[in-house]
Amino acid sequence: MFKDQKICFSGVQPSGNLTIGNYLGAIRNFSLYSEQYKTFYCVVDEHAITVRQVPAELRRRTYETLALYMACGLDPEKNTLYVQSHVPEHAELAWILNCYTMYGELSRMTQFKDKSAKHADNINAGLFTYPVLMAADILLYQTDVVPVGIDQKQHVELARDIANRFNSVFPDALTIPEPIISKSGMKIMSLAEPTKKMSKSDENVNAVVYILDDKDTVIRKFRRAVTDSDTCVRFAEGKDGINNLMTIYSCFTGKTMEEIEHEFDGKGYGDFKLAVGEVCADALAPVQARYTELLADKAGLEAQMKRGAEEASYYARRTMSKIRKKIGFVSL
Ligand code: AQP
Repeated sequence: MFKDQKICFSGVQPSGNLTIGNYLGAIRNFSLYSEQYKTFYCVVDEHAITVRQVPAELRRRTYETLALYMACGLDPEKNTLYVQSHVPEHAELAWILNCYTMYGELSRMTQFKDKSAKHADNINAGLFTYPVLMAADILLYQTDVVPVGIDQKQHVELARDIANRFNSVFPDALTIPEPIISKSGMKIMSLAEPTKKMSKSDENVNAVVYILDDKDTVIRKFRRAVTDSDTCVRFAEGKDGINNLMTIYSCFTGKTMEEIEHEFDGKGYGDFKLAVGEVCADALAPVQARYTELLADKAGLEAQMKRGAEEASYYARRTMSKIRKKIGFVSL
């Protein structure tokens, strides 16, 4: 391998307004890795088109997602921040890896099952092969670790299987990546249906807290969150709504479940929901202020996209040149 440093890769789709699920499960943790790893954080616009997008919105959200990366504390001097479609090697490697991925493996992916149920009128081949593009994203950089929410663990495991299969044919071609699932914020659930993941593409805006929601909206959404007929704030089986709110509160305050139970002992759900809304809104306020500044400077964001793509391309080309040779493609 050509690496002199361990590599960390992750990405977020510009497929909607980012949620506190994306924030707590992924982006907030990304900056933790930049001291120990060479980090690549990508806005994965090619993944976003597996479901229909309005072109102008996709373009706008691509800028917004990059601005949010930086607003959430990712320093472009310490992290390579870029847009997937600016590095064509992602799509090239995805094609090659498609030929080393089995139909049966892809059929078992739970996200494909969920998304094809949700978009029954558009079950396209891209939706089916999405995990191969994700494997290409990761393997292109000879990635060692992939910080993701637990919902993406199955896809990282598939990337490992594909890499192992490819290496068994072409030894030493690809690094086998490990997922890193943060313990806090593993899976933030919908406020309306707490057995379902909070997702940016949810049609019910009250089920989702967006990173850019203002304080009143955040508080209103938590106040309306579905709970149960009990009145006691405690983490227990069957109390999905309260468990989710406690997880969110714990993520923002660093408190354990026992500490939270103690803090709200004798208080009702109303007080607890207000407290969750307040800590969440207060944590998001500085991110929102920085985001507004960054988004106002479109030329600055474009300069970053260009610089990030150049940095990423350097690594991507090295892997592709090796892979092309190993496979038997003629190099000129
Ligand atoms: N609810 C969540 N809890 C914890 N982590 C989450 N992530 C997403 N939702 C939650 C993590 O965020 C990262 C980026 O996700 P993505 O944009 O690539 O796609 P996704 O997982 O499909 O996210 P969404 O919000 O559900 O998008 P849509 O609605 O477009 O499908 C990943 O690391 C993910 O684990």
